[in-house]
Amino acid sequence: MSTKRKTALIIVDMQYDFCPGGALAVPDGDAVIPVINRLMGEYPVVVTTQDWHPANHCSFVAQGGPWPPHCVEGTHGAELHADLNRAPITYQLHKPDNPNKETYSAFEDTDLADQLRSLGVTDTVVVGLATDYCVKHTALAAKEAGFGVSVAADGCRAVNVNPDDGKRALEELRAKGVRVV
Ligand code: VGL
Ligand code: ZN
Repeated sequence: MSTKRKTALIIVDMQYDFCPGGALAVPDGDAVIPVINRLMGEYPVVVTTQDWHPANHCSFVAQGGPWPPHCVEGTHGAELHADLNRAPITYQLHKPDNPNKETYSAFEDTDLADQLRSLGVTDTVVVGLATDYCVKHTALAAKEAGFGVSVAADGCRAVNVNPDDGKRALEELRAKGVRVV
């Protein structure tokens, strides 16, 4: 068995709907794009994830959920932001579009862990949107799946429904063994 480490960059939900002007805009969300574009060149495996909801998703207000409609599959808002470099992307994942389930983690009900293992990945660096939801849950799930996990804080931004949610998410990640760098 080789002990060689291999790190994947996981870019979470860099979609128009989470950027300023989008349906669920994360303050300053697009400011991370140049940071992520720089990081992309440093990793042999680069994964992008996309929130990918049917129009009647349970997380939307009309269905009793907390969020305005966002990242509806096939719409402009669900597309990756055009300023994000495409060339280094190894694997582009859409999260499951089950109308009745919220999946903040890119590992839930997907084959991401198997895909990474089959590429020889041992470690992950997680960046993107939003720190307090999909970044947090994806990083915790990567840890749970046995990967080493770092979160690059300057490559993430938070929704901050409550003002300190992003800060508290990073504290929770640290407490659970994720390196925040
Ligand atoms: C997200 C809220 C709802 C995220 C997705 O990508 O962090 N947040 N859906
Ligand atoms: Zn969503």
